[in-house]
Amino acid sequence: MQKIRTAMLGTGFMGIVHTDAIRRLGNVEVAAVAGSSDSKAKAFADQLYIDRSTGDWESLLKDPSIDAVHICTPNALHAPMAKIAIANGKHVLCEKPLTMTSGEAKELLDAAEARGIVHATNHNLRYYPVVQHVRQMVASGELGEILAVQGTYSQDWLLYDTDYNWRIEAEHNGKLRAMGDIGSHWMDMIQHLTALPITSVCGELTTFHKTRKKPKGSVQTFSGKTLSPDDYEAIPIDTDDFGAVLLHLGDRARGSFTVSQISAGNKNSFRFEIYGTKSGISWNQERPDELWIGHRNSPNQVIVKDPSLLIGGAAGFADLPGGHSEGYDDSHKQLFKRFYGRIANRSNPIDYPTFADGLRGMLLLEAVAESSAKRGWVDVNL
Ligand code: SOE
Repeated sequence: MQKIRTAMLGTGFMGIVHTDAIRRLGNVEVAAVAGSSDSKAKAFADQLYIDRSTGDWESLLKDPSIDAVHICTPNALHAPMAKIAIANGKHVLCEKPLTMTSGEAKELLDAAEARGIVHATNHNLRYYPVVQHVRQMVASGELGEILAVQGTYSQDWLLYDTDYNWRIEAEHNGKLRAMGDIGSHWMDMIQHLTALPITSVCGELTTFHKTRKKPKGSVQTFSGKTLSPDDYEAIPIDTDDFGAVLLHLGDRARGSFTVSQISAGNKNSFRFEIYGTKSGISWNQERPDELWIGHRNSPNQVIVKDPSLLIGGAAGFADLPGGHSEGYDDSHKQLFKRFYGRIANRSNPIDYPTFADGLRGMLLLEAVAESSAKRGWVDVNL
């Protein structure tokens, strides 16, 4: 069987995660990598045993031997790269947030649809098996009517003013940093699970470190924690370290969540709670195989992932038996499996987040930014 040939764009933390997950699929080859320079691309290719590397992503996107691309670069490059990839008929899987503006996201969605290519936005966190179990519980009415949702996505890797990464700079990241980087996951998740659209937001974004000390070399996501702070330059910062949002969902559900990259001790703590008229659930990404189920009139439960006990289609997202953990890397594999399944066979369902979800995410991020600037509620028509 001929393998699908894919190109990796970006040589950072996500480039490594994507490359590993793609290789576990079996039917896809990471044929080339493009980086911001020949030397960075070569170092990545050497580390991950990729045959071809280049600093010239544009030429790679025009290469007829490449079928698909993964865009894992700083956010400002997503739209220009995706545009050229689509124009050259490549299938595109892009990191979130999809673009810098909703206008760009709409343009990409329209172009991808017109060209008939397969497109995805990497909201991988949907695909923990237990999370899919929650989706099935909601769909089958086990929770009753959804009344309230709450939670957080909290990290600590940008706590100190010496912590640095491209995401800090609006020019590369966009104006919304914690909200764009991890709030985008939270809002995508809650809508995916409840099937309720977010209709109004009231948010506040805060930058605690108005100046950060930028190391004079480049810093990989999460790795700044181990740098020694001897060679920095001070630069002004206007992207958010923290954000809080009140939400309306659907006709009458209500909710709230926070995002933070300065919460000591929270490494990658994505938590959500969903409460319905019958029961509630609570999940934390740092303990991904466990699900708390709350009852009013009987003892609460904690269930542990076991494909034989997951309901509906949720078992299809677990590749290992009960007691064998499935985590962050696996969530990517599950999404990529479906993306490439669709490329291989267009009669497969679109059961992964597309550019339409990426566009919805951008509209929500813009609404949160507007709300924070005007200190009031903003309606969203998704
Ligand atoms: C950094 O905050 C980051 O890598 C995000 O960009 C990812 O989307 C999240 O899954 C983990 O944290």
